[in-house]
Amino acid sequence: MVLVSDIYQSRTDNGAAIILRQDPVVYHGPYATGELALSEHQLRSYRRNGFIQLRGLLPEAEAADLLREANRLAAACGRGKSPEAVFEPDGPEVRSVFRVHRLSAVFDRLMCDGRLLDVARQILGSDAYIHQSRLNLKPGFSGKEFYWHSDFETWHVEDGMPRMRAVSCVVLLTENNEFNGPLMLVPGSHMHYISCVGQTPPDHYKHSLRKQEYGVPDPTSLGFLIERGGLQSSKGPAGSVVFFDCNTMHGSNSNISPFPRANLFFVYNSVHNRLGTPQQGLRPRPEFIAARDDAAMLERIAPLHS
Ligand code: 6CS
Ligand code: FE
Repeated sequence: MVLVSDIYQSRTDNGAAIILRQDPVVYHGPYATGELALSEHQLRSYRRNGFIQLRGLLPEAEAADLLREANRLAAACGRGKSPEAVFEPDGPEVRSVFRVHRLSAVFDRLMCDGRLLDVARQILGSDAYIHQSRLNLKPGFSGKEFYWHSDFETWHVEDGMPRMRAVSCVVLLTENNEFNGPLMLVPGSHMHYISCVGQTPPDHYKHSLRKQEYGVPDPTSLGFLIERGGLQSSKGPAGSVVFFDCNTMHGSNSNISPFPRANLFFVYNSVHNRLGTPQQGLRPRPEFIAARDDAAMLERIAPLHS
């Protein structure tokens, strides 16, 4: 009998494996009927696919204000080479800015907005805190791809996130269309955990946030997921919002169009799923990538626009 200490083992020397999800997708709890929570129909769709897109949830004028704030922040962090700024792998452009909820009062407020938090707490079945926030700028002509991956695989191995009880909320700050590298998701992939091959290098984040090479699924496992669920891209106008499960397989292509594809991510983690010790003796990643100290539960703010 093999005693498996970690049900979501990955990057061990056991090679690739496909493991059935051992966690609920939508958790029961006190926020099932939040004022701006998902309808029963929408919740069923989220449970089945592992994501849901709410087209035009925020007015385009509000999205334009958020985009201006995003560009201001990216320029300031890029100029100052602040630790939260991650640059493209082969150019000077800013690829991502992390921990934006602590760098901008605008984003600090938005993460508590009922339009986002009601859905996150409904799905998590509990109070929530921000595990990670980031801007992915994907500038025109130069924004490189994000290869296929499950966020939970990284957060479990490198951040010690115990279970699949976190949800990513993506606010489209620009239109996402077929030309500018929209977020692509694999419907139903959240139900299978792909155990990846390879040994995590020390300080892996210094490379993985620019171009991820460890913790990426093998082609056979990816083929299995895509054959079962197909592919869907989150195309839509600025102001649309996508919620996706921490284990939903996703990625996005390089942007060779002239149009930027800027998306804002808030990762809501359940207060019952706080980070523990990383796997394989890895050193905890910095606070700006994975919140440990700054992880107080969020208080809801009335929606800015109804
Ligand atoms: O390592 C992480 O936490 C980041 N990596 C990717 C590719 N997506 C999630 C997150 O931003
Ligand atoms: Fe990701």
